[in-house]
Amino acid sequence: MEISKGIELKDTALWLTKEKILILNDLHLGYEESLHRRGVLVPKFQLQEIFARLEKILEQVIPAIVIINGDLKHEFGTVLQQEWKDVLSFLDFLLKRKFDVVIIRGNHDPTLKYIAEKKAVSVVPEYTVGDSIIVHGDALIQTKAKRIIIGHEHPAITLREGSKWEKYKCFLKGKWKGKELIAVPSFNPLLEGTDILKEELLSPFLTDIKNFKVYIVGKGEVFDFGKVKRLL
Ligand SMILES: [Mn+2]
Repeated sequence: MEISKGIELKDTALWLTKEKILILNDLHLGYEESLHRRGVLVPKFQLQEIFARLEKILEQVIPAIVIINGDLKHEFGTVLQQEWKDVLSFLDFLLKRKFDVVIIRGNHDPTLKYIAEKKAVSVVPEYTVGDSIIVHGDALIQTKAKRIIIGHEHPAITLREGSKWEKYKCFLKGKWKGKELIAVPSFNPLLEGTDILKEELLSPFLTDIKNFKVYIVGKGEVFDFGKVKRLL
């Protein structure tokens, strides 16, 4: 689905058609190990599922550049063993397909540069392409760009299906200081995200989202749900 000129949703990734850039957000690799350490046992399927979803996207589009827009790994400060392994296999997955890979720094990434250096992948604070600037979104920025693309928030929405409630990831599109703002959900299947209707939002870009549009990612499909205020 196209949500802005030349900008399409592919599963929970964003696709810039002209520039052939695929944007992935908040993979939080190593999240499983961090849960295990806290005594929460989840099966280890995170990375395989991420690869499977990526492969499906890559059947439809061939990126020139893959941008990882922050929080590639989960743990603050330290590099857990699984994170190290997962980050390297994830980067290998992209690099062996000959995509250029750019990592934008997130708030969970202070030690990422040691891992990225191993694969000669650069870690940058933001990335500008055409009218858009891509930045993690944990802090406000000054920019002349007409469009800001962020992650960090992991936006999601809880919907009722018959007798049960289910959380779906969603994209948000609205205005911030006269610019178009697009928030991209987490690409990690284990991280459902923040319910934008019920929970407090994290990103300073998302202080007033009543007029933002919501695009829900269902199983293999994206649905335009109209404005946030209509859903409240
Ligand atoms: Mn973040």
